[in-house]
Amino acid sequence: MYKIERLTSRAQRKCFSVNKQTVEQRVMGSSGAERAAERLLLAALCSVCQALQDGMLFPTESPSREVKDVSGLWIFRADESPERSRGFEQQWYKSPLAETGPVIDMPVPSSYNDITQDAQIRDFIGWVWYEKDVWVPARWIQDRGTRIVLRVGSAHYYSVLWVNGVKVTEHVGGHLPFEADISGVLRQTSGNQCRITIAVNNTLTLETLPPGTIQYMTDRSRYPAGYFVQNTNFDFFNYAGIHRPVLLYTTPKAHIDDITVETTFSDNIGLVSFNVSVLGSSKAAVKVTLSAQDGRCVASADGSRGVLKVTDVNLWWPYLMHENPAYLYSMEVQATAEDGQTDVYTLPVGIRTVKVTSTQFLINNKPFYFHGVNKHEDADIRGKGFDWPLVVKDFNLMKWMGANSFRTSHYPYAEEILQMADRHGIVIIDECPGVGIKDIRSFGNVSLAHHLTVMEELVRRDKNHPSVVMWSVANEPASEMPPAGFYFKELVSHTRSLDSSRPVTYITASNYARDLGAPYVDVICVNSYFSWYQDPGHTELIGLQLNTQFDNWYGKYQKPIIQSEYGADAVPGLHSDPPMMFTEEYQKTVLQNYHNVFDQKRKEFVIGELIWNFADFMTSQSIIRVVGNKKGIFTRQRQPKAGAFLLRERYWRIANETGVLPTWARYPCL
Ligand code: GCB
Repeated sequence: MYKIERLTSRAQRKCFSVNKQTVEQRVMGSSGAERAAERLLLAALCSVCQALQDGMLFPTESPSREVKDVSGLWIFRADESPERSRGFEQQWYKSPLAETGPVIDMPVPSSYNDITQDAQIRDFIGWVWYEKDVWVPARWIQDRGTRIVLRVGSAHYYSVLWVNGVKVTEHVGGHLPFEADISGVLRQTSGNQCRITIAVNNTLTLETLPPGTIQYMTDRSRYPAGYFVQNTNFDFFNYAGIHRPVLLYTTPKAHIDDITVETTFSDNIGLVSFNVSVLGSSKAAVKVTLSAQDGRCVASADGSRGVLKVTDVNLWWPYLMHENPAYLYSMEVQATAEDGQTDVYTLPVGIRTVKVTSTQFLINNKPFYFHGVNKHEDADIRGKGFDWPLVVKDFNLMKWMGANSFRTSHYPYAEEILQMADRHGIVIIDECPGVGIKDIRSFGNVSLAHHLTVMEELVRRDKNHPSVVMWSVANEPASEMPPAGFYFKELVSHTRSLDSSRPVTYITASNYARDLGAPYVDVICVNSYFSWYQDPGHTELIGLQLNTQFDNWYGKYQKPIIQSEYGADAVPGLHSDPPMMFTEEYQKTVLQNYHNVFDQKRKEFVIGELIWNFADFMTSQSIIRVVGNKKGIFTRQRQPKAGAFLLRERYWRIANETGVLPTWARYPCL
């Protein structure tokens, strides 16, 4: 445990950053004593920070770029030494891992927790070591104009990367990608073989996102010496390991580092503003071409910034809102350096707008009602490991049930999932891992600085996805605590400064009168579990309590409201009539009672309902969880419970009322 604290503080200097210019602009907009206090805090933040400078474009192939997926079977060793520090002391990265001690096979991507029969590995806390030998194509190494990048889609929580024994980068935080230019290291070491070593630590501290604490148990009559547990305030298993693909990819030395697009339209003209940053050349000539789905070029421009005009625009519409949803243009960016080398990157672009009024959420100026789900990245065996069959199955199920949206509760999902959502027109509320912020010590400067950086990393990765319509900066924080006001004011305004085109929210379960962050959000997102955590068994109270909840929040803020979570556990196959808690009938009854109120309030200011949860998911062991959380309307294996059919009928009915169903869509309730 000692080890992560030491390394994290070194990483804080490197990675915890805020955009200095934005921060100074914000201070100038404030006044008086508040301004002085802000200046002090922000100066403190800036001293530990440097801005995120590089882009994080999803690696794709093109005439100038190659991608080599080095996921698959890796070898693995958990550092079981009492301090978990033997691997660093003995420098396991310096030689093949198998020479340091016993290793086992480990699939990547996957959580390591459920792969073996060993409960110690399932519940392991501390450093684990991964290694894989890969061959790098000789031409990549020989061609000095080629830049070779090693990229990890995500690893939970804290990672250090070595190539051939040389440290190339470290990264704080799960759920988001990180990468390193390894051309130099590969060219220094002989041959084309590349030994990749990744050490990953899942220890959470009061300043990580999500936060957690390590508790040493000192009562020797109950615990052996050195016994510790990790405490968290979130309701999902703290799966760990390398969760998303590991890739090697190339670009020319002078390369497109980042692209930012923002879109709008006026009548039938679509406008795509773009900003391209090129690294490795100060005079690269940039050309941007936008093509329609049939390959026709619809607009083009020279220069790294500009606005493309598209006549007779096909807008990007959500699923079930339009007969031709999810229309994507293809934007090809070419950057030609002084030496004549051209880098090419192609980005899908959906043209759409998002606006919020006091009672509505507008997509392309039309009211959008979220009828969707909350999800988790979670499945048997692989835990949080990325898995295409699971991703495609989940999209099929969402479309089957008529869901038009989901929230990435409670952390950013794999970018491949956002790409699917772009292509299918599924709307996303994109949430950062700010879950379980319950301890007052997690509202301090270091936590805030890290949270701002995570939002920078999230916006940098996801800003170009038309499916993403709103940022969520946290889930159920202790927003009634005094420091929460300043914390959320900063967090929300910083997120807005990173992206002014999308609304910002966080998900609250606090009392409407005492929530200190709600004044800063664009949309109120409320979680409630009437007849479950409150008044268990009393579904007859839902109507009254839910009406009161909505009227209180709207009365105070006059902002549109999403019911961002509601639900009840149902153990599949457990039945009772009259309904009792944990049966499928009870889950259905809870949903029906909520729906009755939604149907009244959606005529006024309620703009969405997201069931908790799409599927059952694993949690840590506790007396309120029967092998995980059972609030799914699908089982963990993605089979429907009775509640799934109820929602299916409802969502299609709402879609018929509010959207224009494509001709191919069958209304299943008839
Ligand atoms: C919540 C949390 C979610 C939990 C859920 C529950 O409010 O946001 O992470 O899983 O309740 O089932 O307790």
